[in-house]
Amino acid sequence: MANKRVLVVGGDGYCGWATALHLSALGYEVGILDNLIRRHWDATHHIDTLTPIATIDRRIAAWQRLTGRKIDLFIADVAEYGQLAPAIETFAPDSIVHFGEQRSAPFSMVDREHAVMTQTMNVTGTLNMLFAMRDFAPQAHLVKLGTMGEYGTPNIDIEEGYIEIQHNGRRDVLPYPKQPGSFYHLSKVHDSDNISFACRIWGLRATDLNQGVVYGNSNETGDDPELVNRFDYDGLFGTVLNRFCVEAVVGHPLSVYGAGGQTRSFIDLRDTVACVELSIANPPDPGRLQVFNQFTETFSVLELAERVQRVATQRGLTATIEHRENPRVEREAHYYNAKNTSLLALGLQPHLLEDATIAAMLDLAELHRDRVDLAQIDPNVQWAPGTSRGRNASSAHAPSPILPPASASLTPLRR
Ligand code: NAD
Ligand code: USQ
Repeated sequence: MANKRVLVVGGDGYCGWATALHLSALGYEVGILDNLIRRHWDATHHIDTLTPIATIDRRIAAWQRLTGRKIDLFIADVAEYGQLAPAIETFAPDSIVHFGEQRSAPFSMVDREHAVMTQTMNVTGTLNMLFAMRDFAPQAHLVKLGTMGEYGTPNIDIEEGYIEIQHNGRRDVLPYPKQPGSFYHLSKVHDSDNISFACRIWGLRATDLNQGVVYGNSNETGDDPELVNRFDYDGLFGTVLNRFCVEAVVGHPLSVYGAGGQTRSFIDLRDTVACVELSIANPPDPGRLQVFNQFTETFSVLELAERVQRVATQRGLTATIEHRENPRVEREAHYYNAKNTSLLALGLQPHLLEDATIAAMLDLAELHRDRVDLAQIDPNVQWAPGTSRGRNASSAHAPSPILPPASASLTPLRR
């Protein structure tokens, strides 16, 4: 097998854990590098995954017990070069899959400290990775997780990373313009620019995977209670489909922000791991950054709520939809047509969102219903608190969600 040693950075997280197991099951020699900060953020912000997840040591031990396959573990912070560089040198990866960033848009919008920390940690981490590759693994292929949210919602079709432009009679293929919607999404734009520059000047090779919102479970994480993956539903880290499923199960109205016409790209976690596998198998030439849009379908938020409502109702649940005041600043009705042909051309066989997938997510929520903390559900981060925009929005609707006190800093958001 080519490119057989793979370091999964952020391998204790939702996408990273599933990817590490998937690649290990395929026969790759897998290492996980993670500083476990996501578990720390959960604890300090009084939130928890719906599913009980084992410690990283127990997870890896369970995988070895069940499959006989070993996974190396590096507890290290990508944003600390002194921790990252020795791990890269020791593990000597052929490919590095980089998931290890602060990934929540609301978290990055809490206050100045959260915004600065998100951008500092994410941008520094990727920059450190590029220097570590230059110095210790120049032939390795960086597979970096970006996000579809880098593009925003332009009134033209979204291409895969680059767009051909004609201007004053001349023509060039240039990076697609970016209009991200949070300081988190912006951190990914900065990463993309840094990776592109490092490829150009040092001849590194990289793939930027602009991924949509991920949902569901992968095949390998369902085999044993100690392999169970996280499932975030809270107002800070929870993603929209997870949140609707948990809300339906506990009888909370499905929380559509604003009109619900916001359209986003989505992908099943089984396809996420397949896309990473395809990317590893198809590295670009040295000196090049290739960009793939990693999603399989697009839905408006209201469409998703209606899908969940229909499946929940068939199961006897009473699921109502509530249009809440939107805590974000985003377009609620817009054109959206994004391309995703590259990964399909490489052989991706998509798992489209079926009622059975939503039913499986509702099953999971029902199984862990006793772990649902209702206090975690409401969003408590406003994109524009204290501005005329924020005041106008709250006066026109119901009272706005509680904002964290200015002193909240990076520790508790609530209570
Ligand atoms: P997650 O929070 O579940 O996992 C991220 C992991 O990275 C955690 O285990 C965390 O401890 C680790 N980490 C964070 N900062 C680190 C650092 N400085 N050093 C070492 N480890 C660090 O997130 P996820 O949902 O698995 O997302 C993984 C990646 O995929 C992120 O980069 C995210 O932006 C991207 N992505 C996620 C989604 C989604 O819907 N989940 C969609 C598009 C893109
Ligand atoms: N939304 C609701 N109700 C909710 C929660 C969200 O209407 O209860 C709306 C949001 O306003 C937004 C959309 O649903 O318009 C998506 O929100 P989300 O929280 O599911 O996703 P987002 O903040 O965009 O972030 C998630 C991941 C992030 C990843 C991104 C992919 O947390 O790591 O980068 O999805 S993308 O959206 O393509 O940029």
